[in-house]
Amino acid sequence: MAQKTVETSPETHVTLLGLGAMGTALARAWLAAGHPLTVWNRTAARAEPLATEGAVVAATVGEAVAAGRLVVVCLLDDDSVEQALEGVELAGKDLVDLVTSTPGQARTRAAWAEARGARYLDGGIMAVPPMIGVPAAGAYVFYSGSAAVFEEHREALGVPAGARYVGADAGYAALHDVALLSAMYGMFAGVAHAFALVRGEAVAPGDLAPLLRDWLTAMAGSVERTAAQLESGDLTTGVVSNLAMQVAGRGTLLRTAEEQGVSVELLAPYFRLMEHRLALGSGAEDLTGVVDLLRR
Ligand code: FVH
Repeated sequence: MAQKTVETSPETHVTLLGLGAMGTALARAWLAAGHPLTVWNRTAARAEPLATEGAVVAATVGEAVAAGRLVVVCLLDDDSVEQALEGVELAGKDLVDLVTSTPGQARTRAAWAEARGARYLDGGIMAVPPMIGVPAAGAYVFYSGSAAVFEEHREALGVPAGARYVGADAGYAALHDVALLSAMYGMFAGVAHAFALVRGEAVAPGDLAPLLRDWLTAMAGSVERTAAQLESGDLTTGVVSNLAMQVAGRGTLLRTAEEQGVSVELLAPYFRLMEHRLALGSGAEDLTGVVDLLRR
């Protein structure tokens, strides 16, 4: 039955290496869209359910890569890509690497693939597995590297999640991915601190949650103001709450943490940067000056 799908489907054939949580979600999205799919996973048992759903299961990574031009990799990390593809013939292939990596790793992997005769497109997935194949979930993947690969396989790449091309530099997908993830962890840190403050009080986490969500959503609009200030170089335009006021106000946050018996280890580094910027005479600015203090 799987073989019949490969022969008759008009859709692009996809080879997928890696059937972890994300790889399996990708596989199901391509199968649901009618794409002929060949899969390989180091632990073969993880491929069995997909065989019954229409995928062709390759016995070796070389067999999987040989099955078609478009080869999508969704393994654990960059090292596992190197290990899995060592000695495999890649000439003439279009390698799409969805592994989360650093910009430097992506650039090195692009050169590595091109030296083997493959075209290379890097991807950074902005989604968790349940969002894959669900258009309303808003999942997307940043892509960078070969524009030709992106254009030629745009339809197939757009099946599991939206596809956003961010440049010919193979490192740019990873750069965008990690920038967004880093902002997310900053938010998680603030949320952890907020819940720690009310822990042990008669404030249920479930009651604080919608307040936190709505407040963070309202504050998220500040990213556009930050961007505009960085682009103009004028950090005093559009300031709503200036740095001098915010540095003065930090004492209340620090004392509250002390009163509540909560460590300030997540907040203190950010406040130190604000103080540093204020000491440079930037009290009328927004918090944007912290950006360039972070750069070494
Ligand atoms: N899951 C998530 O929430 C995130 C969302 C954003 C993107 N990430 C990245 O996606 C890559 C794959 O993630 P995953 O969730 O599929 O990861 P696992 O479920 O842990 O599966 C890992 C697969 O990698 C295989 N593998 C590991 N090491 C090797 C190796 N040396 N050689 C060959 N294959 C290897 C592993 O195989 P096995 O353990 O089943 O044999 C799995 O197929 C990742 O970059 C995330 O950062 C996911």
